[in-house]
Amino acid sequence: MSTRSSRLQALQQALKERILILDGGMGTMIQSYKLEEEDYRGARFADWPQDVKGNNDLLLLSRPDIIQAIEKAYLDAGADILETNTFNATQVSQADYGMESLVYELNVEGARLAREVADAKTAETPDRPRFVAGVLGPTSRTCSISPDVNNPGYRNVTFDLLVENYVEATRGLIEGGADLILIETIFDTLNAKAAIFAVQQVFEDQGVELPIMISGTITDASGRTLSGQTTEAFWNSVRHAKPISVGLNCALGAKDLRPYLEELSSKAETFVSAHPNAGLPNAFGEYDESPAEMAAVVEEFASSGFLNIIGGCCGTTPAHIQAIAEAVSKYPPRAIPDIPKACRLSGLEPFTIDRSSLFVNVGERTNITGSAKFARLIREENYTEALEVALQQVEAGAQVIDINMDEGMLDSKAAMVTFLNLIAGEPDISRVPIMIDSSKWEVIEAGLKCIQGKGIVNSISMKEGVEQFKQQAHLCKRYGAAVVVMAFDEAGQADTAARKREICQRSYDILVNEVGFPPEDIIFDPNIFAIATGIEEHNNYAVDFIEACAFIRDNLPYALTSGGVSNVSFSFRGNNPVREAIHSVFLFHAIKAGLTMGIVNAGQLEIYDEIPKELRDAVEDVVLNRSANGTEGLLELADKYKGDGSVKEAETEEWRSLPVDKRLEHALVKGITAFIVEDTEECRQQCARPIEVIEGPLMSGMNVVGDLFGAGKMFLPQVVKSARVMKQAVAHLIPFIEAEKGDKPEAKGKILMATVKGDVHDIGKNIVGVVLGCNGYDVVDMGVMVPAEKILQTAIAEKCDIIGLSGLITPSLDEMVHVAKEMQRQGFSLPLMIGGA
Ligand code: THG
Repeated sequence: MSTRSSRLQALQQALKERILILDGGMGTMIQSYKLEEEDYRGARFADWPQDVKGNNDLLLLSRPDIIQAIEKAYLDAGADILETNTFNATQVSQADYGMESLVYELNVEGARLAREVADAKTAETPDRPRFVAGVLGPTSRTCSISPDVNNPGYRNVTFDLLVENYVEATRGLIEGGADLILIETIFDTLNAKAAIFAVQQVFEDQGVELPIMISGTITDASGRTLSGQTTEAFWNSVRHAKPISVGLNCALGAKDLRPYLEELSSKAETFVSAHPNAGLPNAFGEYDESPAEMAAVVEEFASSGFLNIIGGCCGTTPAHIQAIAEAVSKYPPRAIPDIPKACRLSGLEPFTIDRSSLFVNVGERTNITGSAKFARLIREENYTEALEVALQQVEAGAQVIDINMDEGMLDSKAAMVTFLNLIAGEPDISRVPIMIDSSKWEVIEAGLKCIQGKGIVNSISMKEGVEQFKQQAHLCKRYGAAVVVMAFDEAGQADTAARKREICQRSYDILVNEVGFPPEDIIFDPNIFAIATGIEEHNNYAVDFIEACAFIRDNLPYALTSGGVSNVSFSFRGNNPVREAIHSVFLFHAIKAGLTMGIVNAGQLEIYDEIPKELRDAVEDVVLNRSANGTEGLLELADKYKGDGSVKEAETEEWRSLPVDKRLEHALVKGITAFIVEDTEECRQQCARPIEVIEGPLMSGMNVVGDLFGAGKMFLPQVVKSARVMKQAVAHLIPFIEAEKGDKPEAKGKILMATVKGDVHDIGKNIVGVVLGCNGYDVVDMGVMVPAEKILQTAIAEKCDIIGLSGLITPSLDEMVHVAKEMQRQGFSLPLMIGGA
């Protein structure tokens, strides 16, 4: 039998020579065996206190014969790589069945069974080894999306819990003999980042390193992951894993996957994989694209040079894999493109910075020590307005936002986590990358566990010694973040140009040569200190900073530079026009010396050429330290330019002058809650009946949202915000609707609504419930994760006229079918209504 390392050499070789074949769907194959509760239980779990039907991973223990038969069929069809049947073998997912204690064993067995089948096949054709990819699934929870539409900062799983889960699963997969680790069906990139973190931790602990495959899921026509990232943003978030391949799977059929696969294949400097579904599910949740149809689409991918690894996901069978294997066999594998080194960040969207970029604005206002207003909002826990500050920065042109919660009287870590979780629910803010700013490592680390994008840590340095510096840099790499490195060492903060040069050079060498940190992800901050303070030693601070930028540009390849620009003008606090002139002159010279980015009050930068000449000359004397009495000169002029010190007020927004129905539509589409109650009220007063506000402007607004979503112009996090606005509007109207009813007329009927077991999605259900309620139906809303028995019991007890089931269709349809079957078996005659995204 070949060893793992010789197999991995063979894998690398094979990937250069041909398109490798991954296996196909497991779940849909298992379904074809029509297994019942007893099959899932087997002898060992005959007395298990909960139902386990549907726990496909459990079949590894109760029906290993079936799993191996399916795997063997895939190898016979031409698969090179087998996936372990461990998609749900994590504690979070097994908790649904109370089977957390089996997780390790499931992973070991999943890998061991596949290993046996793969080795048997390899023995038949020893020149073509077969590989086992140990699967880590997404789990049933999302780390960056709230399951509660009314509480966007809430999470039902944490990064740390996911890391624990994935560590256990990875250890099991390695013990069972997996060759690779496949992190797949990623719909929330933060979950995937936790998986990467865990896998790398296990590798470090065990001194092994298996190749990692990563595969994301584009969930709908918006072309984004469920958590809202575009393909390239997703790739930027997971590149730090240095995976052997990155790809896309599930949710879409091959045809719809094409544009995203094309994008990935042009952006990724690693092998590319795809395992699409057999088309989109039909009305019965079945996949009916035939092997020939699917193979024809996939063949075109191969001929376009998109593919290194191809397989199938939901609905694909050995016949699909065989047809695909034959179709792609005529084509060479995709050649890995040359991708230039650059700092590739992301929020929901990608953001790339390199030496040729224009100056990058980092918004400074979301800083508790840098803004009295923001500090007050956070202290008062007024997060709604605090988010407005972040939004204002992005709208004013900030390409990254700096977030700082360092304050002695505050639980900075908790505030950082709360604020970042809230930002994750604001797509207009979270489209840009986040800079996590703190002098406390624990605050930075807590922040890193909340962002799905690739952000920037601000900052690390040699302040507490080289060891700690290396350790923190190493962790930043594992979390997948770029770093701001301050020119700071054990002896203190560098103030002269010579000290700045020396510390930056030394930090660079340690990071690049000892930690293996990518140089393009290093952003040096050679310290911007206040000038014109009246203290002579401070006069050259700006010049020293500018010189250090030039040194870094000329001597530290790929490294970038940044600084806190508003620091430089601290001595003119209270005189904003002069401060802005200082910033603008300072930046004019620093950018010429190579400064890449600055933390600035985005939107407040004065244009260099528009500064009155007299003021500009005085400022230049000070910034460039070219006159002995520059400070006095500027002080003399300062009063004249003081103005009222006020900065441009956020312009009264144009949409506020639209007619009220258009304002409601705008608020729904943009997810703005600020005026929704006042506008809803205005509209109500114009309508004969309060219900007309819902049926008229609110529903037509939601129709616009629906159309935009269908056209891929809005994506899920934005729709969630729209739903939140809708809820607030309806909540305002309900008391008026109730009052109008007086003594309630007979309801038109009673409708039970429930999100089925195994699913927590309820936005659609809630909206339908409201609309039904407003139309004179009694709605019995049972919430989410409701088991079939409870639904049916309640329908009887409450004498309901209709049962309505909700959930994300693809994963929940089986459970809906189960409810329907139970209704049939129990002789129900009520109509059943199903709905979902
Ligand atoms: N380097 C790095 N990070 C940093 C800094 C740096 N983070 C924080 C800071 N410096 C950059 N951010 C700010 C934010 C605001 C101000 C200065 C720097 C500022 N604020 C007004 C003041 O204090 O007068 C606040 C006025 C108000 O309350 O609105 O100047 O150097 N890596």
